[in-house]
Amino acid sequence: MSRLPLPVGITEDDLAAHLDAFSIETPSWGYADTGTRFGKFLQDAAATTIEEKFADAGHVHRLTGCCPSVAVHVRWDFPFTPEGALAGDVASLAASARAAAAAHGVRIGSINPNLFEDQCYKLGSVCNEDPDVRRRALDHLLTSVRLGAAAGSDLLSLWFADGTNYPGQGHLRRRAAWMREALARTHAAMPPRMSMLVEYKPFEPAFYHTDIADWGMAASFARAAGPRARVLVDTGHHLPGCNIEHLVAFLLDEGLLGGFHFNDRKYADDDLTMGSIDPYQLFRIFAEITSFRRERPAAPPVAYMIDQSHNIKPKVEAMIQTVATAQEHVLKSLLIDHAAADRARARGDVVMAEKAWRDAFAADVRPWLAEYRVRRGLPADPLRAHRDDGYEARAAAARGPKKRHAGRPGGYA
Ligand code: AFD
Ligand code: MN
Ligand code: MN
Repeated sequence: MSRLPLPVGITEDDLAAHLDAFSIETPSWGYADTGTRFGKFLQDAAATTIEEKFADAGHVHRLTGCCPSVAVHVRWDFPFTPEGALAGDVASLAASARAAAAAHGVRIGSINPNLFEDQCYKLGSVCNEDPDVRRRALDHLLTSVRLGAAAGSDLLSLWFADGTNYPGQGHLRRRAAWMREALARTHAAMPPRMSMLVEYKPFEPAFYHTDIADWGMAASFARAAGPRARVLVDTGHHLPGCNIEHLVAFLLDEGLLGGFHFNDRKYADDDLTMGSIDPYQLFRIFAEITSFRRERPAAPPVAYMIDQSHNIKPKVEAMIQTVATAQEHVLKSLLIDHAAADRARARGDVVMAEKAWRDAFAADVRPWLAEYRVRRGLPADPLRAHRDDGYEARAAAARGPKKRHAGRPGGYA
């Protein structure tokens, strides 16, 4: 096996066991055509149905071995009437989705309500001044709980676009009270095995304020909602300069970190490939997680999920790249010599304490990881295996004509 700089007390079997236990969820929406508000570049191979999304997710899982679950998006993956009601009964819709996932060797992971696309949500969903809109939003949340439970999901992942564009447009404290009420009622409706993740975002689509704008508000709302609510950290949802690994360490310590939506960002919520802009920040986030887990092994698990949907990269290639990057940085974080760092801290030796982080980050773990994969019966290089397999071309041949026949301009409508 390729050599790695193992800290005292850590063996290669420990690393392998950690990777065996590592899994990261891929998002259904990451396999479908999406874009920016300036348009989207359609891809022949992109999925258009939930079955195709599960097929792509199953392919990624077969090549990487660590993506057994798929996040589903209620309005994008289940049929709804124009009035916003579920088009069918929960049990049968959930059963068919569950069967479709299983047919491709994956299962449904988190359930993501959609309270940001219907026209009625123009001025907010659960924080809307109109009680009828708030009621409709709550109904959607409760439907999502039922749908998720029937589909075998134990994770309700909540992101609200609620916010305002101008000072004075909204009564900020009244809106917070409506948010607390909606979260508490949703939490009360969850079956015992389900937990709730409260996601935050400083802006977009609202440009003056977002009702859940940062990790502190999400933590406060989660605490108020109930004991099975925790915070979801989307790595693309922080203002420039934010020390994400610090808030991750704080939330872990408070027992409030429920999960991640991984992506990378240069400026904002860019949905760039995880680790593509600031890999050292990604490493530092995993460093805080593995440091915490080393000291508190019995702490509740943290859900690792990808939240990316690429506009110019081939969808499945970007997903495979992301999964491999996650494995690499988890592995690097396990190489930190925490005992040496502690000794250096105790004597005020800043340089040597920092060196424990820098040495682990500098380790090229890819050869070891490739050998680990082969020992698990997986391709050493999942991206190369995907390209050699010709999956993309087959998917494009099967899916492209359907899109073109839809009569979209430039080959698509
Ligand atoms: C958008 C939002 C948020 C949410 C995701 C899926 O910014 O990250 O989690 O859509 O609904 O990226
Ligand atoms: Mn997200
Ligand atoms: Mn986002």
